[in-house]
Amino acid sequence: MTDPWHMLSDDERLLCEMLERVVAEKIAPLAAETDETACFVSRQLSVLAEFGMMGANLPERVGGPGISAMALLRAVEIVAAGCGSTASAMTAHFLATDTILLGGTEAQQNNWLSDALTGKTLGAFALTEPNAGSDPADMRTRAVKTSDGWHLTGSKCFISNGGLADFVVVFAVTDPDAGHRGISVFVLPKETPGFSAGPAERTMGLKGGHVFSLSLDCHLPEESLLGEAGRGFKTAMQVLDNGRIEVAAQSIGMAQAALEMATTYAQERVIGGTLLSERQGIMWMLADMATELSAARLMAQEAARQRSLGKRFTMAASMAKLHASEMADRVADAALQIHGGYGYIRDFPIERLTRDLRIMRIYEGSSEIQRNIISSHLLAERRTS
Ligand code: COS
Repeated sequence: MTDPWHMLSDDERLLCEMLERVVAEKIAPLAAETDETACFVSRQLSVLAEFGMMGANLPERVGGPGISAMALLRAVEIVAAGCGSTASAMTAHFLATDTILLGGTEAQQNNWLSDALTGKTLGAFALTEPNAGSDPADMRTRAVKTSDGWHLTGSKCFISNGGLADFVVVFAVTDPDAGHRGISVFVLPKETPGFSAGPAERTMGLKGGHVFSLSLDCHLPEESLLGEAGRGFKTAMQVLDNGRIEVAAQSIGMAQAALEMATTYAQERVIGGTLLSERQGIMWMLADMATELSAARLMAQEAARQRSLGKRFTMAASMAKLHASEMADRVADAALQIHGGYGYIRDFPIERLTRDLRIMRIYEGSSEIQRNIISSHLLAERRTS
């Protein structure tokens, strides 16, 4: 089979090979225990930090490795194939640092990113609210100007890393009459008085990547506003464009792991004197899984290619996320089916993978939201042509 990552530079290829080894040796072996204990993936993030991965999304200008969007896609895929929870916590951190990179001034970037990119500090991205998930423009969190800064009040939910992060980027309405142009973004350290997090939610999967509700009644200094007031919504959307390619990467990494589990099982399991892998029904299932996976990877690579051009790539990112997350569910389901009854037993990792994957169709914009975005771009293109 030809190498699907032929476009990576020699340095990026080497980096990815080393990452694969690190993940196989130090992260993947912890995945089952992490799922059982629901213990946050701190140890795994330390391993990634040591390897330089916690700043992998950042350019050299701010001290990051400056790897291409394509190499970042591959790197997230590798981590997700080893442990979905770790990939999820890592990419949640990327959402926070991307927000500072895209929304903050140079001084704010220098102030917050130097520790975040080495993994010394962990970030969280707080956009979603109990009544504003799919439509963040309808958020209720408010930031009111005071004589020396801002008074931030409100609550957020489903915030990955939220209660464990050292800093949180928080989106809030600063001008209630201005719709999405009245939303701004702030950054605050976890020690901020009036900031608190509830207990980690009890989730179906990704049990090592904790998700929290946050409560805010905080007085913030002037400089906690990232960039200019009113730019928060656009920054959030740009960050989510990046994030959706990373969700596609997580889905592809986990689907690849599911395909490998199914293939190994089919080549070992004998029923009625025949290996499963010699039965045409199973062979066709494996063929469909591999084909779907390959198509999703090509779409994600196309989104990453467009990202690297520096132009808007919203539609490609949404398509990649939509297709990869739905593909991954189908591939994992087929892999579980090939395992028969054993697939339903927790000793087999396909059971965990199937649960871990389910959120991919929901977070960072559900499949339904991606369809809205894709169709609105499609129809707008038609109107202007
Ligand atoms: N990049 C840059 N600008 C963007 C953008 C993007 N990806 N998406 C929207 N914008 C801009 C638009 O260009 C528009 O700007 P102008 O006011 O200058 O014309 C503005 O933002 C509003 O755009 P639009 O009208 O499309 O926004 P909507 O309020 O209709 O937003 C969607 C619709 C579905 C795109 C948005 O609500 C969304 O993505 N929702 C899902 C949120 C999500 O993923 N939540 C999960 C959070 S993390 S787990």
